[in-house]
Amino acid sequence: MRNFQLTRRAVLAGMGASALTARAGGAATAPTLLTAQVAKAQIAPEGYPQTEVWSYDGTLPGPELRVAQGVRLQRRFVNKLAVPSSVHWHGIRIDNAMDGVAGLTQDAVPPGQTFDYDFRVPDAGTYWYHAHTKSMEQVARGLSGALIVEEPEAPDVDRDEVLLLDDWLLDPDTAQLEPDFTHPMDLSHGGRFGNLVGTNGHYALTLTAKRHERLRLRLINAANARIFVLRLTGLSGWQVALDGMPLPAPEAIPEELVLAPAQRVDLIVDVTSDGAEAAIERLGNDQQWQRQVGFAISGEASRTRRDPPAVLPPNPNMDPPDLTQARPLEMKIEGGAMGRMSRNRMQALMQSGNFWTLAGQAGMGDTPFAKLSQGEPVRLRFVNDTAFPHAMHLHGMHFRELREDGSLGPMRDTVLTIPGRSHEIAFTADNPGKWLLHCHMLAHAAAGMTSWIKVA
Ligand SMILES: [Cu+2]
Repeated sequence: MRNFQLTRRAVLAGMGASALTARAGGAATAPTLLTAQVAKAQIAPEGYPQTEVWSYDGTLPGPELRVAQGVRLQRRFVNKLAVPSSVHWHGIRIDNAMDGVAGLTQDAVPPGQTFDYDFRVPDAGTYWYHAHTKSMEQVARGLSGALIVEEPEAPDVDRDEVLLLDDWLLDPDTAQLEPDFTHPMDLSHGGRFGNLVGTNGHYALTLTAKRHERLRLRLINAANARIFVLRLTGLSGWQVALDGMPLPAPEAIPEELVLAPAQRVDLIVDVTSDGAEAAIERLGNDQQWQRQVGFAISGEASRTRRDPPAVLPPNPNMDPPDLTQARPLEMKIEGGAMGRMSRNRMQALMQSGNFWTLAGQAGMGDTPFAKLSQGEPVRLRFVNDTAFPHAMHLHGMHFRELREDGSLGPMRDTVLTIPGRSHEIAFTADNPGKWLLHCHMLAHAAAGMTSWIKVA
C-alpha cells in the first residue's frame, strides 16, 4: 500500500459538520430530506485537491442527526447518485421494513427516486447511518453519518462531541479515492484499508478544550475494515455506553480501547492534562502511537475535578435472555487467505466471486441461517476458523456476549471475533422480520460473509 505523505504545515481547523435537529411528527409540513449526492471534500491536507466523494446532504460525514429518545425519525431519502442506494440505521432496534438492507428489507432506491424512512427510535445512545447497497463501495465513498438519540435527561457534561473515525484510500498524487472497490486482495485479506486516517472528515481533527472540562465523547468506527486501538492522553474518565447501550455503571476506560468497524463507545472524560494539549491516539501499523484527535487546551472550566458521572438511564427492554431456554446455534466462519479451507472448496468459492462462508454458505441465499420464533431466546456461537478478525453485526436486536465463565457481557450490536477463537452471543429474538447477520469488514461482507435470520 502506498503511503500518503502528509505535510507538517498542513493543519485544518474547525469542523464542518452541521447539526440537524429532527422534529417529531409534523402532519402537513414538507418532508425532511436526506440526499445522497456527489460532493467534494477536503479530506487530504491543504495543498492537495479536494476529493470527490458520495455524501449525504453534501457534507462528509453526513449531517449529524440528533433526536430525542422515543420520537419518530422521518427522512425522505433522495437518491441523486447515478447508482441505486439505501440507508441502514445501524444499531436502531427498528421496524424491519425501515432497516435499509437492499435485497432483504427493501429494494434499492434507483437513481432519481426516493424512499421515506419513518421509524421510532426506542433507545437513547450513539448510533450511525450508512449505505446498505454495495456498502463496501458506498460507505468507502463517504455515505455515513452519526445518529444520536438523546436521553430525556442528558448526563451532566460541558460538551457532547461526536467523533466519527474513518479512513480513506486515496491516490497520493490526486487525492482521489482509489476506484477499485473489489480488489481480490482486499476481499480475501483484512479488507479495504485507507492510507489516510481521520475523524469527522478531517485527517487531523483538533478541538479546543478547557482544563477540567467534562466532555462526552461519542466514538464511532465508520471505517470499512480498520480496527482502531486507541488510548487517551491528558484525558481521563469512564466508558458509559457500548454500541449505543448504556453500561450498568460507568467503567474505567481500558488502557487500550479497541473499536472494531461499526462499534461505538461513549466516554465521559475530564480534561486532566497539565500541558496545552490532550489527545486521543491510535496505534499505527508501525506500532507507534499517532494522534487521532487533538485537543488544544486553553482556560479552565473549573478549579478541580468533579465527582464521577451518574449512571446513564437504562434503555427499555434490556433484560438478559433466558439462557435456560435458549436455542443453541453455531456459525462457523471459514475462508479467506491463509485460512484452513481446502483448496478445492476455496476454488469453488472463488468461482462464485466469494472468499468466505458463514455456516458453510457464501452470501445471503434464499433461506435464512435460522428461523426463530418471536420471543425465543438464542445462543449463537461464532467459530472464527480463519486467519482474520471479523466484526460480526446483527441487525434489529442487540445481544450480549456469553463469556466463558457463564456471565453475560454488556449489550452490543457488533462483536469482534478473533482468529482461531469462538465467541458466543445470546439474545432474545423479540423483533420480527428478516435481519441481516454479517461481517462489518465490508469487503468480507461483499465476498460471502453475509447471512440472515428470520424472526416470526
Ligand atoms: Cu470479516
